[in-house]
Amino acid sequence: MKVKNKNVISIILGGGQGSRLYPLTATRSKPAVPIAGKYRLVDIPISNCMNSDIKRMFVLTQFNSASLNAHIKNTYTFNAFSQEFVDILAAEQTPDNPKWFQGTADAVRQCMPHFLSHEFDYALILSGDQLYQMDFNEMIEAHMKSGAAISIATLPVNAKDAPEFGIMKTNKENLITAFIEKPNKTLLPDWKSDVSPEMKSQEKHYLASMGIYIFNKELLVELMSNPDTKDFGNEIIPQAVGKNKILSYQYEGYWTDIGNIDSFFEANIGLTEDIPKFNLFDNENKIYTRPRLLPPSKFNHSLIEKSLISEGCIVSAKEIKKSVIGIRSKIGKGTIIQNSYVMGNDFYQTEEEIAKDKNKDKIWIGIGEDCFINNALVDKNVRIGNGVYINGGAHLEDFSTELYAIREGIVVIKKGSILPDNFRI
Ligand code: ADQ
Ligand code: ADP
Repeated sequence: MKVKNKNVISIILGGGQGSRLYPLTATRSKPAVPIAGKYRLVDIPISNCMNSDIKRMFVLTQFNSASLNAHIKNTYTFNAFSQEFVDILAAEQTPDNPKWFQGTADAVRQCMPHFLSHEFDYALILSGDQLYQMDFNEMIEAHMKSGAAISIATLPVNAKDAPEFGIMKTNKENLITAFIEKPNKTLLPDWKSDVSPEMKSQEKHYLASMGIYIFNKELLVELMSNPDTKDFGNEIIPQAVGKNKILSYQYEGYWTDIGNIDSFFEANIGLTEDIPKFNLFDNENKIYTRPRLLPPSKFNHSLIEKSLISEGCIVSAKEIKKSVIGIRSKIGKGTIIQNSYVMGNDFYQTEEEIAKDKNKDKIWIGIGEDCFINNALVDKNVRIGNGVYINGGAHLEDFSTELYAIREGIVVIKKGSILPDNFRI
């Protein structure tokens, strides 16, 4: 059985209100959050689809932003005569309006008319906030071969992580016999599965849902006709178990959730490891993003260790260690940056603008001289003066001001903030 692009549409759940990624989502929709210095969150599921030759994609998002539109429009342009597209479907109402997406299934339900105007047999439903590389065709082929009505991608997790996921039990044919969404720790003993010896040795006894689903079209249409079910994990999947054939498709590669500040930060800094678990340097599985035609990065006199530096940067820093530096970053001399993700800037200031700023005692866009930045996430277009000291870590409590927020010890400098000379956090 061969999968044809024509059989499959993909539906990317781009995000609810994005409150777990606040303040990165204060002014932009979650799929537009910049990741790894030059990409955006939505590039990950879209690239997985492109690499699996699934080229009809819908991105469902709670609100639309200029940056998301510009990014999709300028990146994913297909041949006008092909049937390939990436469409953004945004909830058009306000938070108080009941039409605002009430959950993942509700988001899919509200967009059903858009999906049904296309020909498809299977809908591949994906989360927008996960970092992984997966060939969906293998999953679709397994789904077709099993004759299941739904397939869920799964991976074994340990007892510490299990309460954050949908956990299931399967029979010998890998069909799901029971499912519980985010079980309380006390219930876990009842939900152990017979996993491979390798997984057992890592104490990963629980089969978790990765939130990646394949639905046969007819069943999806039927399930979406009930307006009372709002969520896949809480309602649709648990209610479908027992009534439908549901396949557990076991995945063993690298996969991580990047839905909150802590995991988002770890996933970015993880890219600086000797051999990162997520491979950006791959001839086959490319991560697509907007081509920006930026100049090469320029270094004046810096020591760079285990860091990713994106295009178009001007770096005079003294030292950059274990950090990800985003596009168009400008970093002054004497500055030390470690264990941090600096997202970069949307544009360059001209020499005249910088001179004008200086006249008005205004700080230029970028990071100034003699700063120290550790355990921080610096959003785009910030103006950091000279001698600024930011030292994130477990000693800091959660806290939020107009300029920055602290989440689990990570200092997040908000987009466009101006930190005056010698500012200390
Ligand atoms: P969660 O990730 O906690 O669990 P949820 O918050 O519903 O589930 O998010 C799933 C995806 O949908 C995320 O990408 C999120 O941003 C997006 N999303 C949420 N609300 C949305 C809305 N209203 N409109 C558009 N997109 C929205 C789920 C499953 C678990 C499974 C984990 C794996 O419920 O069973 O184990 O994913 O991460
Ligand atoms: P993000 O979601 O990353 O915060 P935005 O919604 O702010 O992004 O949009 C970024 C886009 O805005 C970029 O394409 C950039 O070209 C443009 N942009 C923003 N500010 C300026 C500016 N002052 N001058 C020129 N271009 C700008």
